[in-house]
Amino acid sequence: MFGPQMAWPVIPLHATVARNGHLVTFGTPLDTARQGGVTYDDWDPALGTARSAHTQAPSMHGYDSFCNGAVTLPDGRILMVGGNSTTSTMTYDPVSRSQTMGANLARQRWYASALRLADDRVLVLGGANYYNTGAYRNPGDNSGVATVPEIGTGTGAWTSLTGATSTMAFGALDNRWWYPRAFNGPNGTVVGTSGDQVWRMSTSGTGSITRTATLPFNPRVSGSQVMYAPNRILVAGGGQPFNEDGTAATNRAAVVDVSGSTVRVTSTASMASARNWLNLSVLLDGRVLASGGTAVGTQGGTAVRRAEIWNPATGTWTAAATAQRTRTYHSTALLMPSGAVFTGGGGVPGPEDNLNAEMYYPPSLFTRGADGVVRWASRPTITTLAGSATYGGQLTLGMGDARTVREASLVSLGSVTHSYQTDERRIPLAVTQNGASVRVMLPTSASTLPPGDYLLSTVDSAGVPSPGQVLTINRSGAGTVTVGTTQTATGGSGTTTPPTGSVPLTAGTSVGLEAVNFPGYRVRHGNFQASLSQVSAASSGLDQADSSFVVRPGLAGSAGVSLEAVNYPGLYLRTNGTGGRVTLTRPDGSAAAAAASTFRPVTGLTGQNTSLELWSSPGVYLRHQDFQLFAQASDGGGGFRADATFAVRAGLAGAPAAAVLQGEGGALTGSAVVWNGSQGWTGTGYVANLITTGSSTTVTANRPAAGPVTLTVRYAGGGGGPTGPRTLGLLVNGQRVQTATFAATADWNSWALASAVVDLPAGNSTVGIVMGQGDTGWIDVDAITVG
Ligand SMILES: [Cu+2]
Repeated sequence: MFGPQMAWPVIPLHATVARNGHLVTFGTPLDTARQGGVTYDDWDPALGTARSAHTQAPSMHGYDSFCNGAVTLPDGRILMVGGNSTTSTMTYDPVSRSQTMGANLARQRWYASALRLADDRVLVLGGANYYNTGAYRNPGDNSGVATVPEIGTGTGAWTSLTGATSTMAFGALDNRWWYPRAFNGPNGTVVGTSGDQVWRMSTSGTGSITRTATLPFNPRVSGSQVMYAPNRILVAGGGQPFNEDGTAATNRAAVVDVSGSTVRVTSTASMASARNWLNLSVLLDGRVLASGGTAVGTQGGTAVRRAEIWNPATGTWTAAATAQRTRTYHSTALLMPSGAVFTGGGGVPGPEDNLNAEMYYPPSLFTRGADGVVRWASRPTITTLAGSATYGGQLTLGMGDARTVREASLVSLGSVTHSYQTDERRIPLAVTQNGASVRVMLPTSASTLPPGDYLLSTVDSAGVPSPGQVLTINRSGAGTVTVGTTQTATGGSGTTTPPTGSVPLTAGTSVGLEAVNFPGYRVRHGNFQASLSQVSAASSGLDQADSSFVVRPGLAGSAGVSLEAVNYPGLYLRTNGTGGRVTLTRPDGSAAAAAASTFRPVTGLTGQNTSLELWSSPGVYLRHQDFQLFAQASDGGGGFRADATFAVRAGLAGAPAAAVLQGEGGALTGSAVVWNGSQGWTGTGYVANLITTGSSTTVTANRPAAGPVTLTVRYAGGGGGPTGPRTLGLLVNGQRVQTATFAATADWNSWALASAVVDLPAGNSTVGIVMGQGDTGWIDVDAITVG
């Protein structure tokens, strides 16, 4: 499922997971949708999703990283080549955020790929002259595109690999120069695809390159490619030669096996959706996520927000969750150490400019219990990582428990842009296990496991992956690998203990609604939409207030409840039809609005805690889905039942101050009298005998600010008058503003509450209850609470 939408300081059209587990994103200036890579944003996922979890660094030397190539060097710095600064190179230190300009490239490299090789050198491929996106229209003219690769250490001079010059791989036809999709291949070679061409390159001497196969479809520049297993590349989607034409996308996919001297290309199942500008992401468990994209051109109306997942064991795709936002051209997706996938951006040019991101949580992170309830899965954890090893050697992992480890794997930490993640690969590792100690076998060659940063994780027998430990493979002399810095992964997983012990829904108290299957996550509002987010006593004051609601007697009937925002008096959680998203809305006084904001609390559909059924639609409940709140009819399944069950908690923020005004202290008119003959009243009595037209009691309320406020009337409605509900008018400053309905009570000693929302100006106002023309009258009024 996708988590809630996160505001992002830049459009993250480039994204790199650094060795310290932080996410570095860049591509636009801060908070604007303009092209220009002169601001680098660093997000520490351990600090949450607020702006305070982000730190920015400006470009120090004028280098503009927009549409460049990026790759992580052995020392952990990110090498950037080309982009808007065409021939420039720069290294960015994700820890100190310092920047160092490097040697210039021989050719302009706008939209070039950069690949760290098994021998630690960096290969720069493709690219074109500044903004030469139309090069494909003159396929015979290769003067404006970089057909010659360059190679270097990344910190010294660059050398042109003249022997590997190729229009087949880097020419104008189909814009094959546009981020060539390159990977480390067998025996120190480089393999890749450009358009529908599959090639193999040698970087020894002056280099050489040959075409090895042709894809069964042409992804051109808008498809995505990952090496999901050693020497096996999944290619899916695409078809556009550049981002502004109207080419329909393909849903086709193919597997390219580059392991042998003869490259084998086989089709695999097609995706459910055709996609230009999708992102493929290898997940910790070895499946591949396809997210985002557009069916036709880069047209927003054809955006595919539903993700799908490819299983390499079966070669089939399965539908996955749906994102809130369109993620198309200039969007990114990148596996995080937690096992979740960051998805963000898209835009400049549109169809949407997304200064936002969503985290995708794959199905392997969840489990469905015997009770049918879906929860976070209990995850294996790697607690210690001992020693160092060489290629072909072993590493010993200490696990958090002795559960069976089915497999271990390394997934590369990467840099992604334009649907291509540099050398994205997953390497399964054989394991032997002795209780909570697991030994993993490393591959025998740097071709299979190139030096670099990886996420090491284990998968248990239920298919649940551990959070990834960042593992650095350092090359020191031929054939030697050492384990460098390790980091503890954070985020993505929660406690697995379901909350119990709901507090009662007492009128006038502040409560929070905690999802039973996502402990720590509560219903909250934001921008007047209701969603689910992780909040606690450590959260910001705004987050605490947004997740706290005052319990009111149901606006449509006091046997129900309505939930008013503590920080927006008079605004209530409101349903918007079955299937609609819940909003925070001021009731307009109509019966329909009151019903849409009234819920019948029932025993939770999981058998404990609480579910909230719609007052006027039995069988329809509040439920969360993809961290948003909806009103939906139950399908009876365990997933629905869990999503519709909440533990009622004390609100993290208290209810605002309310004024209790005694009815008997008000100004009376008509037949109204102060009386005390019944039982159970408060104050010194109550107002009785509201039985003739024009009878009323009016009190004075004082509000610090103008705006809507809830009036709650304590009343009795016993026998002698009408048998059903009674109606009276609400007066504000002498004007009748609303007709209020009061359900009959068992007798005149039984008091009930009824609420309504009215608008009051700042300062003193009179508030009254009147039996007007057409009203039934016949209630006793004990008190009126304002706020
Ligand atoms: Cu671009």
